[in-house]
Amino acid sequence: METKKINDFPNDFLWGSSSASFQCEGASREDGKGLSVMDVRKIDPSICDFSVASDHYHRYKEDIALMKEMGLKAYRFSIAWTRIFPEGNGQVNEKGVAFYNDLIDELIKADITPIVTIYHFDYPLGLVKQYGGWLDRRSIDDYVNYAEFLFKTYGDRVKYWLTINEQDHVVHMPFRLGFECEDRKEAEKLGYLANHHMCVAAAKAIGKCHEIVKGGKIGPATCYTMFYPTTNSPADMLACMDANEIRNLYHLDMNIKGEYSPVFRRYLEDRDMMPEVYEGDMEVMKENRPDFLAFNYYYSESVSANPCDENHPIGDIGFKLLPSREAGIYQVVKNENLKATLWGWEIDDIGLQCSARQLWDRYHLPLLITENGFGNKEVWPEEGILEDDDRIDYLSKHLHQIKEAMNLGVEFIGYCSWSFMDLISGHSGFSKRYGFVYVNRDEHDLKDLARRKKKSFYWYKDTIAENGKNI
Ligand code: BGP
Repeated sequence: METKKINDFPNDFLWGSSSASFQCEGASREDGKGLSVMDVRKIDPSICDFSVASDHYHRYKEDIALMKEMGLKAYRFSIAWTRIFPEGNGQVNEKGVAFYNDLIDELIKADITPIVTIYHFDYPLGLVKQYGGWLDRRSIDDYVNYAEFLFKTYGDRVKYWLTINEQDHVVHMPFRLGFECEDRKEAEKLGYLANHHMCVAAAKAIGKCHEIVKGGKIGPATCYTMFYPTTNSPADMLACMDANEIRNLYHLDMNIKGEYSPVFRRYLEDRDMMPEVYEGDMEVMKENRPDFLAFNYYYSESVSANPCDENHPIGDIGFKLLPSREAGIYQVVKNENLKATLWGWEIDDIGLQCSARQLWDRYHLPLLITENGFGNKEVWPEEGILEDDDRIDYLSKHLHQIKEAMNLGVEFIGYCSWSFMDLISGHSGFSKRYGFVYVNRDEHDLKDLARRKKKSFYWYKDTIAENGKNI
């Protein structure tokens, strides 16, 4: 709504930026690191693998110096599980432990608050080989042991922790769980089994964090898609509500309220996908409530009703990487009101305010944006600097919607853009850049990997210095 007055950002607002280990570190087989499912992912030969990435492993000091120059208040990064436990469990790799000690110390020296994601897609291949990874209940203890090790080792300096990045995406992507499955229905069923194990594991880790880390705060980092009904037909509204339940809220209700929502349970039971719930599982979730809710926000989706017919019975799903239509529930439709990125992600800053308000209403937990950014194809010009005005426009408009949401009572801890430096995109290699800092390499030509400040670097620097007065 329009208001007469809008409050400033609070003085302790965490102005941050994000990355993930496998997308920026490189050194994927160095210093004793074990393999993760991302290291062995089958990749289209036209895009790069994750072996060098932005070479952050070797250049983290230079990168943190740039963060300091920018005045960044927080840096959200993930720890590569397989640097700490090369096989996912068992033997500890001291060199990996030392790397993150150094990285965290360097951040603290630069007055930057570390926000650590315990696990961001790069699941240990060792655990997949040992027992099938997240599909087996043993995965719960191995995740909890790993998290406990991190809390004990780094918890004296790291106070903000994220349990699992985008569990809602991992569930639908078998390659991120470490298996291949042609049968999509079977893959979905296995995905929801993994989802259950992840929820139990995350809840137990929350308990450990509260026990071990003095003043520690921990929460899930989900990806939130804002859903709209395509028309004002009540059937589209229903499709929208249902899409929101089965794409966004299902695991958050487990993570935060310790329950399968009635809608999600019916959805799973109808499709014979309800996982086995052991005694005590739901209690563990109920007893270990997160301190905040982090979410990644990139786009919204418009949906319309999608009734079943003879050829499309219940259970018939279409995918565009993520589910894009489900018979009897919804189908995604292009939103004619919005422009999109080169990859078709519909740009919707207002959707961020809507998302924040929906999440606040349902869970009443302080919110933290852990990812939000504009992916683009970029080439450093022969003269001058790269003027990434589209990115500045995207980020400032999204930040403005956070300000609007806060003005209406939503609590926010901070905002981490995706990403600080250019890094490898989850699906599109190095050609899709998000950073404030340009990394001089191409898809296959590593060049000199030099760091160069884009125009957005200076814009974010000013924004932080003014505590968002320009937003
Ligand atoms: C999120 C992931 C990030 C990052 C981002 C951008 O889903 O958590 O790891 O990849 O999306 O996506 P992409 O790289 O596919 O453009």
